[in-house]
Amino acid sequence: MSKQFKIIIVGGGIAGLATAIALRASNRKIIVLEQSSLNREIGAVISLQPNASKIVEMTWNLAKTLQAKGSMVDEGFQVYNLDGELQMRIPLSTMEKYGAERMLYHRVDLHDALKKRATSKEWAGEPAEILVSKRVTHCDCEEGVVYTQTGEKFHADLIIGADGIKSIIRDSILGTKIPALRTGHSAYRMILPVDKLLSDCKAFCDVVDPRAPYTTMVMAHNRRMIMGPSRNGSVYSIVAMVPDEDMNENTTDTSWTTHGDIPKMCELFADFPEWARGPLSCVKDGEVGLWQLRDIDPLPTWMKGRVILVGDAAHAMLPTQGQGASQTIEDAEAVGTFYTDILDGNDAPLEQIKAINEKIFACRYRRATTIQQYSRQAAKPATEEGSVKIKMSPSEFMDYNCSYNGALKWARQQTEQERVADDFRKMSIAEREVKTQEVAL
Ligand SMILES: Cc1cc2nc3c(=O)[nH]c(=O)nc-3n(C[C@H](O)[C@H](O)[C@H](O)COP(=O)(O)OP(=O)(O)OC[C@H]3O[C@@H](n4cnc5c(N)ncnc54)[C@H](O)[C@@H]3O)c2cc1C
Ligand SMILES: *[C@@H]1O[C@H](CO)[C@@H](O)[C@H](O)[C@H]1NC(C)=O
Ligand SMILES: *[C@@H]1O[C@H](CO)[C@@H](O)[C@H](O)[C@H]1NC(C)=O
Ligand SMILES: CC(=O)N[C@H]1CO[C@H](CO)[C@@H](O)[C@@H]1O
Ligand SMILES: CC(=O)N[C@H]1CO[C@H](CO)[C@@H](O)[C@@H]1O
Repeated sequence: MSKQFKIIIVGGGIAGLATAIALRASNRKIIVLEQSSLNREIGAVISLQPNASKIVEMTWNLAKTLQAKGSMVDEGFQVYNLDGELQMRIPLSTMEKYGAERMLYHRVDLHDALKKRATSKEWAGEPAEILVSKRVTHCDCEEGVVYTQTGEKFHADLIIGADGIKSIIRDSILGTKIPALRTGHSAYRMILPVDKLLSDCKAFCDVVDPRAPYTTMVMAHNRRMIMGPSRNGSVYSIVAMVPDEDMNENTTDTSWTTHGDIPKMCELFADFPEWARGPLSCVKDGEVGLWQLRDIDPLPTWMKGRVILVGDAAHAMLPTQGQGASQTIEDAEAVGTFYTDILDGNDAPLEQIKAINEKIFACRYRRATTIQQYSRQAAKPATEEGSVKIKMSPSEFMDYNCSYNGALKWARQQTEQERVADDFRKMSIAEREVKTQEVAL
C-alpha cells in the first residue's frame, strides 16, 4: 500500500521555501519548520543571476507574479571610480548569451512569491505546510527526527537543512560546531524611495538615474557602494561596504545585523565623489542597517543519514557577486530533480535516501564551493593602493556563474566534477578537511 513520502524542511528562508516548491508533488507531505513568525524579511534588493531567475520565473512559473510586484531586468553594470568618472559600462544582454535575464527583486517580494508558490492549493502537488515559531534544536540524522525547543519531535523520510548561515542542522551532520567566519567586511545598507532621491539628491540623480534598471558601483581601494533599483524603479537600494577595522561600530558577536550610525558611515565615505555621498546623508536615523559580512569555509560534507543541507547552511558566501540566493535556488532545483521518482514513502529506506543525497551533493558541491571562493576573491581591494583605476570587472565571473541549465544537464556535463566529488566521498572526514582547506586556498 502506498505511504506518504514525508519531508521536513528546517528554515523558511529563500532556501527552505524554494526547496519546498521543488519537492512539491502528490503523495508528499512537506512541513517547513521556521523559528520566527516569518514576517520580518529584510527589505533590500536581491538579484538573481540568469539561470536561477530561469528556474524561478520559468520552471516554477513565477514570472507574472514577480512582474506584478515590480521585478526588473538588470540591463548592466556601470562602475565609477573615486574621481567620479565612469570607468566601465557593461551592458548585460544575458538573454541571448544565457537564455534568461539577471533579475532585480525586492527581497520581501521574492520571499512572498516563493511562500505562496510553496503553500498555495493553486499549484500542482500537495501544498507544503509552514509551521512558524518552531525553533529546531538538533536532529537525529540516521533516524530522521528533528527536535524543537519546546520538546516536539518530527519524523521524516527526508530532512532538508535550510536554516541559514548559523545552521544547527549542519552541526548535527558534522558533529561539530561550524562557526560563521568574520570576513573583514561590513556593509551599511539602506533602501530609499526614488521620489525622495529625485527631490533631495539632485546631484546624484544627474549622474545616476535611480529608476533605470542598472547596477551602479562606485569603487575605491577598500570601500565600495553597490546600488540598484527594484519595484519598477520606485525604490533604490544602496549597500556601502567597508573593512571591519575602519568601522568602529559597536557590534557584538551574537548579532551582526544592527543599526548603522549615519555620521560614522558618512565619514567613511568622505573621499567619495560628492554626488555619490548625497544619498548617504539624506537617509534618516533608523533607516540604515549595518550588516557584518560573514561566510563559512567549504564544508567536508553536506549530508548524513536522511539529512542534506541547502542554501547558506551549506555554502554561505559573501554578497560580492550577488550569488547567495542564486546558488540556493540551484540547490533547490537539484533536490527536486534528483527526488523526482520518490513519490511513495515505501521507496524511501535510509540507503535510498543516502544514495540520492550523494548525487545531489556530487552535482552541487564543486560549483557552489567555487562560486563561494570567487565571492571571497571579489571582495579583495578593487584598485592598487593609492590609485583610482579599478582593476576588477564585475562581469568577470559571469560566464561561470551563469552557465547553468539545471541539475541534470550540469551533472551530465560535469563528469570531472563528479569524479572529484566521488574521490571526496571515499575520503575520511579528516582527509576531507585537509582537502577542503586546499580548496579554500
Ligand atoms: C540583507 C541581505 C541582502 C542580500 N542580498 C543578496 C543579493 O543581492 N543577492 C544574493 O544572491 N544574495 C543576497 N543575500 C543572501 C541571500 O539572501 C541568501 O544567500 C539566500 O537567501 C539563502 O538564504 P537561506 O534561506 O539559506 O538562509 P536564510 O535567509 O538565513 O534563512 C534561514 C531561515 O531559517 C530559519 N532558521 C534558522 N535557524 C533555525 C532553527 N534552528 N529552527 C528553525 N528555523 C531556523 C531562519 O529564521 C530563516 O528564516 C542577501 C542577504 C541579506 C541578509
Ligand atoms: C510594475 O510594472 C508592471 C509592468 O508594467 C505592472 O504590471 C505592475 O503592476 C507594476 N507593479 C508595481 C508594483 O508597480
Ligand atoms: C559597546 O557596547 C557594550 C554593550 O552595550 C558596552 O558595554 C561597551 O561599552 C560599548 N563599547 C564601545 C566602544 O562603545
Ligand atoms: C543561462 C544558462 O542556463 N546557462 C546555461 C543557461 O541556459 C542557457 C540557455 O538555456 C544555456 O545555453 C546555458 O548554457
Ligand atoms: C569555468 C569558468 O568559466 N570559470 C571562470 C570563472 O570566472 C573566473 C574569474 O574570471 C575565471 O578565472 C574562470 O575561468
